[in-house]
Amino acid sequence: MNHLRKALLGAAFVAATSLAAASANAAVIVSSTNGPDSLPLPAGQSVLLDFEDAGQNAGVLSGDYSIVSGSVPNQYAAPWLDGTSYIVVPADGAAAPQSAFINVAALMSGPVHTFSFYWGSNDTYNEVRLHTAGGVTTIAGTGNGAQALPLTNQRFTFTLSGLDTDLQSIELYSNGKAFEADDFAFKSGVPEPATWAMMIIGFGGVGSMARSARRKQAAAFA
Ligand SMILES: [Ca+2]
Ligand SMILES: [Ca+2]
Repeated sequence: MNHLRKALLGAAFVAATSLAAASANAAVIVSSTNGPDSLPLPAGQSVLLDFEDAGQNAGVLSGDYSIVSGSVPNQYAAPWLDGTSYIVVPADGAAAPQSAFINVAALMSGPVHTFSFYWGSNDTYNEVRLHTAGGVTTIAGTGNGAQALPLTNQRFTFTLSGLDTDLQSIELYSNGKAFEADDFAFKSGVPEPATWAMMIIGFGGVGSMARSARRKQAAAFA
């Protein structure tokens, strides 16, 4: 019982710093870095959707949304220090709740291992819903909607594995005003050989440290 309680406390602590949803063949791990949004992007990612191109917006987006810039009190607020166009849900003047959908296949082909975007004035009534071959994973906002705080204006990075790398669409849902987002960046493909080599060396290192510790312990008691 004690062990179980400890495990649950540990899980709660992890959830406060990063969110993870996993099943046998799929997982989404979420992390975030404080705004304002700044380069460089997470390793290997490139911005594929910045909402500056009306033609591209029409081909990639569906559902209910507006592409806006600047702020309108009680309607929407530009992500902190973002002077460019961005997406807002619900659509300008419409009532919540509403959802917009980003068609990932219209932006890139092949598996998506990581992507990220700048989430402005994060609110608890905002949800990112990832529609993948592994099902739907929902990540709710945890902010209070503050418009100029690093903690409520962050770049969120989503790391996908298994069936979730077959990412079909990203739903931006909001049951209040409003969900603001910009600069969706993606990375495709499998980890580089060099990354795998580092991981194998890393695991090997952990193994040899454990063996070394065992040898020392054995010596101390000998
Ligand atoms: Ca933009
Ligand atoms: Ca907001």
